[in-house]
Amino acid sequence: MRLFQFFLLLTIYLHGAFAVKEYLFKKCAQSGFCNRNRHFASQVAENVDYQSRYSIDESTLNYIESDASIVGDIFKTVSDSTKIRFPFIINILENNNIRLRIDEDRSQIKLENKLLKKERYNEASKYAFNGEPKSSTNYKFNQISNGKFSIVYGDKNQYEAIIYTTPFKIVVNYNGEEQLVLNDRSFLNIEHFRTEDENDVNLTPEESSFNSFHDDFKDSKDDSLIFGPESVALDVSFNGFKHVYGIPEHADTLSLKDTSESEPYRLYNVDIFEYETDSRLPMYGVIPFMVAHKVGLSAGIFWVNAADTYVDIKKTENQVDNVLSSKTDTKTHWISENGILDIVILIGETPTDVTKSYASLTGNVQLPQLFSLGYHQCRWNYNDEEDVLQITENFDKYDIPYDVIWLDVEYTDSKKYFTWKKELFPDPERMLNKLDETGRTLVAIIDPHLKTDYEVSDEVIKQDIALKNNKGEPFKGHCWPGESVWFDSFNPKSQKYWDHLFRNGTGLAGDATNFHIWNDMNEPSVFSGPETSSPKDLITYGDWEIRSDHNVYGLTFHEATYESLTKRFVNKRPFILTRAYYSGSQRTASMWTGDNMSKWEYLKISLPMILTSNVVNMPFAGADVGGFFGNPSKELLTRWYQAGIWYPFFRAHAHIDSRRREPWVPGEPYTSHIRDALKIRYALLPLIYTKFYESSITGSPVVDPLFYITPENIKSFEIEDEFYFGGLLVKPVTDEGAESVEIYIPDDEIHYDYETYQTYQGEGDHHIEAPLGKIPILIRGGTITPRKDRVRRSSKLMKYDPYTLVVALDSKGDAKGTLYIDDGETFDYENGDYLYINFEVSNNEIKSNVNSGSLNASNKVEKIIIIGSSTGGIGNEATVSQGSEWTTSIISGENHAVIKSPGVKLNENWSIKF
Ligand SMILES: *[C@@H]1O[C@H](CO)[C@@H](O)[C@H](O)[C@H]1NC(C)=O
Ligand SMILES: *[C@@H]1O[C@H](CO)[C@@H](O)[C@H](O)[C@H]1NC(C)=O
Ligand SMILES: *[C@@H]1O[C@H](CO)[C@@H](O)[C@H](O)[C@H]1NC(C)=O
Ligand SMILES: CC(=O)N[C@H]1CO[C@H](CO)[C@@H](O)[C@@H]1O
Repeated sequence: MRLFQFFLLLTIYLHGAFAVKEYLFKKCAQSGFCNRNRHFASQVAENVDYQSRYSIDESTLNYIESDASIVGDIFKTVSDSTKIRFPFIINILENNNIRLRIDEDRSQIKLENKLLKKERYNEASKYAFNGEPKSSTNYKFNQISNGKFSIVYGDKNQYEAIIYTTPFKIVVNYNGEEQLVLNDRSFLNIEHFRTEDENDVNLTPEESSFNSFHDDFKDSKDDSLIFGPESVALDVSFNGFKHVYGIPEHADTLSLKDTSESEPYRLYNVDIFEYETDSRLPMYGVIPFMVAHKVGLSAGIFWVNAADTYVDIKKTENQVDNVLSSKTDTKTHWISENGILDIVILIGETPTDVTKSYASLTGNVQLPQLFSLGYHQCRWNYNDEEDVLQITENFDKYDIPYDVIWLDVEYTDSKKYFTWKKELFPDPERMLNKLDETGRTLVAIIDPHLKTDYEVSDEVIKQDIALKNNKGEPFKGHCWPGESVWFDSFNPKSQKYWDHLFRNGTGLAGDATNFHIWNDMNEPSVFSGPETSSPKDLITYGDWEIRSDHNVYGLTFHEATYESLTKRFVNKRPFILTRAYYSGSQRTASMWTGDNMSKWEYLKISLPMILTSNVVNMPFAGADVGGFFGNPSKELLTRWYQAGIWYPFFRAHAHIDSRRREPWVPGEPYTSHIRDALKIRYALLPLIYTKFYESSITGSPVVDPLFYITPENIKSFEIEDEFYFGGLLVKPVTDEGAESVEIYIPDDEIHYDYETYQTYQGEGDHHIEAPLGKIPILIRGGTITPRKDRVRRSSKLMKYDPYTLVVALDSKGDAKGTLYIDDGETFDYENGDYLYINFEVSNNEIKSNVNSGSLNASNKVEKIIIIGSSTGGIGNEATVSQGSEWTTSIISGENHAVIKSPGVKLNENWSIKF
């Protein structure tokens, strides 16, 4: 659910309908630390003789055996008499990532405020990383000479980091070529601690003191800014890389834009209830990870900081010997309000390598329960038990598959979480059991703001597990229920009470296990707070200002919920949807892009947003089908479903003021088109589940941007309205009135129409008719797609159904694919109760080999569809071997042949000659 309507209306009334965002959200120029760092960068850039003030004192350099780190001190020369010490650590991590951390020595400073730690915040990595990353000892450290030292790493010594001491700079080479440079443009800037009285003597000529000790932005005037200026900033240049991606969440293009003439991309979790497309404004979640790609190489930057952050991007054509080359460099400038400087540099041969390498640090997506990959029906709100059951009946009546119904905030008594409105939902457990009869699940909303004066918030205050204001008292602000306190999920002690609230057998959901949770408003959204979020000087557990850990708050909240549900269920994988997220959220939650509008442009922008999410290893992502605000036309609604079936997280949602728009509401022919789209989704659940399994093991995307498949093809680097889902190349129709699309095929591989098997071949655009009932889908030659073609009312009812394999031959007559099977619900797969199968076709033979796992799956293969022109020559009989040999029939058709009922068992290897 979105914004506080009242505030929205009030804001529009006061400031005019188009000034809403301007009014609520800081621009860089209005933000003290961003303004100061952009000013600093412009001063430095103007001065050709400028030398960075940061240099390593060579005498401090040391190798620490215990964690194979290289340590030393960087000094910032403020004036002849003043040098500030910043200890640094460099580690080579497994997977050949290099990590640099720079801290400030604050041991000598005196802080009057005893409520806060005086150190810089250094715990973002604790939440982002999936455990402390292992340091590699396997590198060569070339001692200092001529003002530099170097580290050579990688199994072929292909990586080299050269660290220059004076001024400080790091150059990272790969295969002998310079790829990335840190502090290339001397924008490194760490604002060291000083009091307001001491400020003047601590400022260098290129610095400004704009809003260093107070904030003149509307709602943040009361910010106490106890530490004064303390930002960290650094520039990173990517040599020869024209394209960079990632750093969600923004409603913007896949390939990020040059920001020289606009706002920087801002990373700050906020409830941005009226986001615009083509925007660098912050949104609900943050993943400070950027991927750069060029032909032959990919690289990444992980900026491990959880404070308010801005990123400037500048693309420059390279001058070589005064000749403008076609080589473009991308120069980035990272600016965070506080915390230590913590950066990881990743280099890989392909973008997939870089995404996986990042996943090896932060963890892979959790394997979801199968039901959660089905269709989710939500609106604000389904009113009562009867409404919920009626919706379910209608899905069955109209023969439309669906798995999950959602309850937004109105199910609660006075918006008090963990209560129900008794007159509307007299017996939640009864309702859940009725849903369970047809394999359906309920997801209900639970948010971190807790209405004051009821037993849950009373207990949270009593147990001292609420966020605190800058005086150390429980913070009170406004949200949906009116005055509220906020659950401090940073506090380990808070878990026990959270577990207690979710425990089995209470009025919340009785003993039901088809009950899962939606965590919304966890940026946190505070209607009465600056930028609709928490004041930055709130205090979280550990005596840190929320200024430092703001962007991980949402993660700690959904992780707490996940933990509680694992306890409630004994052995079921919890499903959690979160709106706010951070690096690491993929381990326990899915996300959606928040409140969008029922307009074509929002359908369009959802595709790059979801691709970006996959690039940064948060693949369980979706957008509200139909749009949140307003009323989509029947055509838009239909096209949105046709696109939405490809969102890894597939949910329709609508605002309380929107008219009902469940799939049967638009009527014919729309309802049939929507049903057809949903049936494609359900038939493809085996593919979708397999992609999630693979992502959960390797960190690979679930949906691939084109350049992940053809990283050598420059033309694919900016394509954001098409994608590959496994072997399927999809271009959803996102234009009103469109009757056809031009689909771009990124290489010369054969592709086949998903329904007619018509052949498309040749790198370039291909025309496909796409009247309202048609989704442009091509199958890439060389792939094998698993399906279940008997679509039923819910995914659970399809559990024992047989599989269909769709083999799309490449020009050599070969193909490959995989299939993952388990019980779809429990953690038993962690003990080997699963099957991961490799299929391979060549020389007119399909081979199935169990790669790993040992589940005794009883599912059969009911047919194998082989697509390709060479299928014309196939006979009418195939020979199956699995232990013994037998024959089965083949039926030939246009450009394809079908092997019927081969009678193989999936848990043993088999082969079929055709
Ligand atoms: C929840 O309650 C049900 C029925 O009372 C019981 O079978 C189940 O074991 C309980 N689960 C837990 C985690 O206590
Ligand atoms: C199935 O094939 C895999 C891969 O070739 C092989 O490792 C495994 O031993 C085979 N299993 C059986 C039962 O033959
Ligand atoms: C596998 O399942 C089949 C049928 O469900 C059963 O007959 C067979 O004994 C099972 N095999 C194993 C190894 O459990
Ligand atoms: C993606 C997007 O634009 N979301 C917005 C959709 O429109 C609603 C209504 O203004 C906003 O609340 C969402 O933020």
